[in-house]
Amino acid sequence: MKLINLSRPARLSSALGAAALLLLSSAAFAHAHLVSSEPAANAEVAAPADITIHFSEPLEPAFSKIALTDAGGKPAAPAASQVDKHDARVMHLPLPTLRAGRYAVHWTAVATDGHRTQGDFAFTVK
Ligand SMILES: [Cu+2]
Repeated sequence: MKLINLSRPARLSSALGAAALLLLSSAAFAHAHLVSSEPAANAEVAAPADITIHFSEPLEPAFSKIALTDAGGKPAAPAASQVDKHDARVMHLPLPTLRAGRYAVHWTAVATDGHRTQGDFAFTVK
């Protein structure tokens, strides 16, 4: 009878072990995903001084970038984006004074494992 009682914790711990393995392997192959941004996607804001994007993993500065285009698809920020010196999971794009309108943010993030992710989101300047 005690053997039967023992089988449940054993099964539970092997399930936990499998979950831990999954966590480990996903960390080993972690891609940098967007966690949050300022301005946030689809936000309507006063002209921001810069765009800041927080990622789930540290970025390779040489290959990661943010670009901004206006409603006509033209580049709207001449400065280069930069990975934050104090937190490699954060990237900034300094902005000129933006006129009212809708803008599209295009980001490319290369994680330290070399994997590349990219995405777009829009925001509106009031
Ligand atoms: Cu990866």
